[in-house]
Amino acid sequence: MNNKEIRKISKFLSLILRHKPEIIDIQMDEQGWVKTDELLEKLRLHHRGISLEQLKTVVAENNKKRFAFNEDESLIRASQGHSVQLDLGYDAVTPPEFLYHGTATRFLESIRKTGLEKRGRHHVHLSQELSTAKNVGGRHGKVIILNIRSLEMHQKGFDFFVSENGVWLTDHVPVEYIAFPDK
Ligand code: HQG
Repeated sequence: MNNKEIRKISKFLSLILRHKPEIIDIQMDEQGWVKTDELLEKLRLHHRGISLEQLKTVVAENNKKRFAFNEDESLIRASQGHSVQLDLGYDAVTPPEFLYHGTATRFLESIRKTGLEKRGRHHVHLSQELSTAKNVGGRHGKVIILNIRSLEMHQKGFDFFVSENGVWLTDHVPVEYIAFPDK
């Protein structure tokens, strides 16, 4: 498979494993897992069939490691980014002093009022890498990077989680923990 094919399958899997499993008539358990063989069978029945080898390639090659198998590869799930209600079962951990959030300048006015909200997702997504934050924000428009005082939040009792693929997750970032750029 070339990168384009991998990307196409990844996009469809994101749709199924994060947002709309019903499209191929499959159900996730409460932690977001589906049976690997059932996924392959349901994909086939819905004319999106891929082989186990292709699925393994997508899991391994996906540019953000969006999907993960359990140990014996009998189950698969998306590591983050869901809109369906579930509990991924990550333990709360202590974040670094600062984390980044990349967003678009057009959202700033609203963020200044309410802080960062999770919107359609389960969590607000934060990253340790500036480059990741730039990419994430750039998807929405003219990018702007916000610095979040995550350790201080944690000390005040806010929970932080880190997904299997290294995305930092929290429920809400109140305005007072966000360093806004001057302009
Ligand atoms: C913004 C991708 C106005 C927030 C990425 C963001 C990430 C507000 C947008 C993952 C707001 C939501 C998540 C407020 C937040 N007023 N706008 N109060 N609070 N926002 O896509 O963080 O490719 O749901 O700044 O790599 O951009 O899917 O979240 O711009 O990890 O694997 O509302 O999605 O991963 O947008 O991205 P999103 P996000 P995947």
